[in-house]
Amino acid sequence: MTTDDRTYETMSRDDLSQLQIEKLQTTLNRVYRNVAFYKHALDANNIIIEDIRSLRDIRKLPFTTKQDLRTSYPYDMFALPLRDIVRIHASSGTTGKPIVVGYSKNDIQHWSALVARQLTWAGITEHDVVQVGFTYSLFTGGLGYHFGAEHIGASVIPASTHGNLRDQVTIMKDFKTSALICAPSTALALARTMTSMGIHPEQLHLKRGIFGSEPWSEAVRKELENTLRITAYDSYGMSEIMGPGVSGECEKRNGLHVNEDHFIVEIINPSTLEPVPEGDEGELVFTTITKEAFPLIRYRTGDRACLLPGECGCGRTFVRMSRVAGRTDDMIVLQGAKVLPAQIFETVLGVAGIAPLCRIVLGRQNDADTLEVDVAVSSDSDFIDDIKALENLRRTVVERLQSTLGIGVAVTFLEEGRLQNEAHGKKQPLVIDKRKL
Ligand code: DLL
Repeated sequence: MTTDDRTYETMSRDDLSQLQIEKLQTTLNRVYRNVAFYKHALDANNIIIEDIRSLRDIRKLPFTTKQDLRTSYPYDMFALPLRDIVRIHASSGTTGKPIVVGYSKNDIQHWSALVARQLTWAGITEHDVVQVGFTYSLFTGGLGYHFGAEHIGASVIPASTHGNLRDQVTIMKDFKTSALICAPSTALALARTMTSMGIHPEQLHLKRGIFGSEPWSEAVRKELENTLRITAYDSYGMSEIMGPGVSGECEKRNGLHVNEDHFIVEIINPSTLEPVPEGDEGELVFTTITKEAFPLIRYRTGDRACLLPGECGCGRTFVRMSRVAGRTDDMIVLQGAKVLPAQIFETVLGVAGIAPLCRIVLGRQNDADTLEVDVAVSSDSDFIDDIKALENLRRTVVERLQSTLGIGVAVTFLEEGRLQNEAHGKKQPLVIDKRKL
């Protein structure tokens, strides 16, 4: 951690508010000048930027939604021309087009510094060997952590999801990994593989684990700490806001400090859109105040959490958020991938011969999430009794779903009548979540 970081992290709340309002005004000017969506939104709400003088005034500003970002595909929300963009990522889990996000050179520097800051909170230093087990791809997890860990001078192993779990465990053992960064479900699977390979945690050098990108619980934390002999820390973020590094646990591990020198956090009631009373649960809303390429005003995350009252024993003044308690929408987080039931339904509907019905079953096998999609052959199809044709049809559905969602899926045929009964006439897929975290 730099002295600079410590100065920001322990600022008085008054100084922090002043800093936030100044940066917010800069951001509002930037988006008003450069993003047609925001110019229109601010004008339509008769907002004069100079009138936003205190953090309370943020409530006058319009929200930004996932739908707004989808509509702006690919670059309409960018506040800089492409020549100033040095990195592009995209989020999965939306119907149709993904949400594309961009970073300027300064954005990448801030991002790396914030991830580094969070790793430092978890006790990681330049002496650590850090294994990043998130995919290096359009997903922000891999590269986000990679740059952050390099920023503090740690030795980074870009393991990504290379090879199978046994390869990952071998790397962990032979390369003397001391910090593991991945999704909690991946860590559980690695722990199980390690046991099956007859490797005892004492043969490893692991000390710490940073886990995030999907919901997990205190029970999972205990299990990971016991089986891997580590201290485990929660990390939260989302591609639209930046990626990992939005908030994370410090050594006290009692809530995730939000990096408030870069983001303003609010909790709103998702129905009334009004702020909830202090400490109550609601929807997390973030405003970015330093981003140049992809600034967002009052972005509705769809994640449910609360802000924890009181000070943290670590001395940092940044507010803490609780673990994410769930979603306000029906987004499914599965092995770190984000999927909407509607996205599955649309894909199924696109296959000729399949009835417009489906049931989604989420399960867990060997600590990994599983996805099963139950579909029916349309009653008017002429090959209902042709086993070979049915198998081809099933394979087509599997291929389409896997290529849309980017994750493994099992497809089972059920009788159309049975699916119809279960759907109770609704046009949405039924989701059965059997996972127990
Ligand atoms: O998951 C960024 C990230 C990567 C965070 C690595 C932490 C570690 P997205 O793919 O855009 O970005 O997904 C964001 O994942 O809105 C939450 O619903 C969920 N999520 C992220 N972190 C946590 C967490 C990355 N610690 C979405 N606990 C978010 C629960 C989480 N859910």
